[in-house]
Amino acid sequence: MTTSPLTGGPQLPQQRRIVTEIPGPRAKAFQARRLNAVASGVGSTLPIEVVAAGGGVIVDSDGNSLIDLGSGIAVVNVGNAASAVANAVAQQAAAFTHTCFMITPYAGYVEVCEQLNRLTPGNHDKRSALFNSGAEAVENAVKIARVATGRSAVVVVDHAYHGRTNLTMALTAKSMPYKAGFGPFAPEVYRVPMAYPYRWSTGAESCGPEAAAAAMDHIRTEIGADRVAAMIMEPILGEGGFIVPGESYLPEMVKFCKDNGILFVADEIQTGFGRTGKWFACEHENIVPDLVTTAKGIAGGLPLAAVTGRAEIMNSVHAGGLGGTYGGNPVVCAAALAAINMIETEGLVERSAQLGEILQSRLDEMASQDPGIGDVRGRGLMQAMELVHPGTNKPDPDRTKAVIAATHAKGVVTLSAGTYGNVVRFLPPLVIGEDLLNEGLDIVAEALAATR
Ligand code: PLZ
Repeated sequence: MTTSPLTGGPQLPQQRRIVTEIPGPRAKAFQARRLNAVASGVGSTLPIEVVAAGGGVIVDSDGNSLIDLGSGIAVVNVGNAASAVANAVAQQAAAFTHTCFMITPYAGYVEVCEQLNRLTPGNHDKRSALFNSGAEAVENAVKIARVATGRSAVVVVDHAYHGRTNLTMALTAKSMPYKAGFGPFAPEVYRVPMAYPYRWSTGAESCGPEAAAAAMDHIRTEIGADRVAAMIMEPILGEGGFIVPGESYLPEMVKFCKDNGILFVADEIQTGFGRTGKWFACEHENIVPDLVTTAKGIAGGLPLAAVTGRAEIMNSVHAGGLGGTYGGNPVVCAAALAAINMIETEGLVERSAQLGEILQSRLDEMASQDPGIGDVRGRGLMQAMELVHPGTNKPDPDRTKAVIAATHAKGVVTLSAGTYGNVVRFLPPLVIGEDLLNEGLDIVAEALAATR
């Protein structure tokens, strides 16, 4: 055990260590057992058997130590098993594990709401409500927006991802694997063009204004702006492929929403809590949403989600209209308060911006040597590369799979994304050591060379 200066607590050695093939013999036996017990619809990208994780590494039952460039999909921003989070969880669990905030309330829930009201974009009067998962937060944002506006329609963009429940499947763009066979979906959901600079037919520069004009036209003529309760959008699209919206798209859409009495909901579930080098990705665009949904990075790995927004909108819902048995569970709130405190006291937002520059320059360098890398994009420690057939922008999902498999075999956890399955994305914990990040990226460069 070594002590990390970033967490001040005991941690696993921050190193890549490969002692078997990956997956190794124990992992293979575990996988066979799992197939006999777990429904096959639930997949696993890298079927090892995790026995420990800490900071920026994941250790498996074969004794391998892997570099984590995925953070469990942008969740363990403060590092895995951060000692501050683990201690807060243990203390709270020993005091009380659950009472249900709707029955007998406690301070942790209120304090998490206070922190969210303080940290989310805009200095207007805010209120928050807590839930268990990102999808549940998005569903509740829709419920709140419908009551607040008295309207029913909801607008989302191409390539969006908002969850796997019935309403959020309707909001999510991609059919396979998220929606295929699971319909019928919730009604009154409408999709408008997204400003996707790399794939915009007239080029990246005209993308933002042209996509915004097309989206506004669609809302006015085909949906009816006065029927729309909310537009929901990720300020940087996550599962859709780390798409940073073309310049001016977001501010133009926010203004259009304001002018038409439509609430703008920023889904910051993947982009939040320092991930992009700011507390929230909206800050890069100087936009202030009416409502914000958060989850993932909020609680150091424990399941918590929230809707935060303008007090008058949040308070428009009748008493008892929002809730759930476990929403804002005391143990999870203790974890969130520890994680938020750690992000602030250890300067992890700034660290994300700094390490993000290293990540981006390494990816840019790889792209300069590889005609199959069509685009490098993202902000902070949320960056990706889009793989295409050289000389075209035709997606190359097969090479993407091969690159990811090659990194896995060498002990680096990378993830894919993108509507066309051709994006390799990087979401390291914000506490990852610079050397470990660089070593992980060396392996990525080797995987690219091996698959060229
Ligand atoms: N909104 C922007 O990124 C979750 C999904 C992985 P839940 N993204 C990872 C998968 O295959 O299920 C996500 C997101 C954005 C909403 C969600 C949904 O959050 O906590 O998974 O429900």
